[in-house]
Amino acid sequence: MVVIKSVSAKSILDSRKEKTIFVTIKTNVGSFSASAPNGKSKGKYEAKSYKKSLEEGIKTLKKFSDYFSEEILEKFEDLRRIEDIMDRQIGANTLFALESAVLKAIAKEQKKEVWQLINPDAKKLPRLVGNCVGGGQHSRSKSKPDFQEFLLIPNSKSVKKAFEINKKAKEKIKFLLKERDKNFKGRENDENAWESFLNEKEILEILKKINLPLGVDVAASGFCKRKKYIYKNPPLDRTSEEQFEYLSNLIKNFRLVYVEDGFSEEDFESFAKLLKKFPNSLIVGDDLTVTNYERLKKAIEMKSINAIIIKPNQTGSLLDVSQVCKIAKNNNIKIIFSHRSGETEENILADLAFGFGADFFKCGIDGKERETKLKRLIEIEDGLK
Ligand code: 2PG
Ligand code: MG
Repeated sequence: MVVIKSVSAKSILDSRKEKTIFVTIKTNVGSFSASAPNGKSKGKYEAKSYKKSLEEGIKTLKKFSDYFSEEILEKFEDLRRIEDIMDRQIGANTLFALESAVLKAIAKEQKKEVWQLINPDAKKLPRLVGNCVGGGQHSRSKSKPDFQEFLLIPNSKSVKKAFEINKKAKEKIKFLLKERDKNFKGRENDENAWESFLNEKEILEILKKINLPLGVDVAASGFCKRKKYIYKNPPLDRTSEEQFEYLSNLIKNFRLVYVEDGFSEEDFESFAKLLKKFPNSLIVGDDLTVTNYERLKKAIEMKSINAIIIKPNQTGSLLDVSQVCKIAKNNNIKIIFSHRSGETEENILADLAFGFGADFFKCGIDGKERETKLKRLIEIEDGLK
């Protein structure tokens, strides 16, 4: 059993050099730490990362430090005790880092892997979803695609193989982008995807040559104002209906197997329309559903999605994550565990994804903060052999 003797926290920098929280717990079986990532294109309905501020979160944890010592922690469900003590006094990032550190302690004490605490019989490995070209809020270029991410989704059963395929493809894409676009500088954006001056159609034309299943994260809430989608490259406003036609054409012409946040986070109806028309593509909710039980229920009722992004720090509570995954599974909704654009070297995401039976793992292609998670997933894969 694990008993927490003290809790402390500090601020560290994420991959975008923004501050985030790093929590350490001292227990009867040693010290354990974990950190939380930061999103940029955040959903309006996400839980707040910090109640007031990161600094305040650090102070609150310190204040509560002594309260944990009465609790005996032995299994995943014991996170309930942590949440009861904290009683929503901390934001999602602080809670996620704290709960992650607790899971690491329990796993160590029981000589298990973190994923085994969630499901000791887990077997299924997720398919990789890798961001190779970026735009929208994640890129700094003046001219850029309005869509946020262009994704490669290799159809390989082996994570290791898919990782290699994505890495090779990304290098090839660099060459193709350079060939097509004189302004291309080989610069990478927040998620280590190529920054391009081209627009989404031009980029998809290039990606078509790679011969891999393709997807996009439109992140449409980021450029939807008063029910209009305000495109800049080229400048053009689209109504919901026009956005629907545009996405439909892209899905058909480029055989997109995956479209994330194609519409604003308020527009469950348009998601449903797209899913009805393209039931064989993944119509994915991220800002729409924000790893939230109520939002997922609404998306199910309205038949808006057939796949959901799970970002643990959209809620902070791993018990919520567990509940959302359960409902998704029961309703035939594919589960996609995802990194955030501002990442740390924390790799627990891989264990969570595997433990919760994720169908996909969206975690970039390179950069040390993303590779550490992909490598952990490969380690889990190797351990199964
Ligand atoms: C997304 C994510 C990660 P952010 O929109 O899917 O790629 O971005 O972390 O900035 O919300
Ligand atoms: Mg997204």
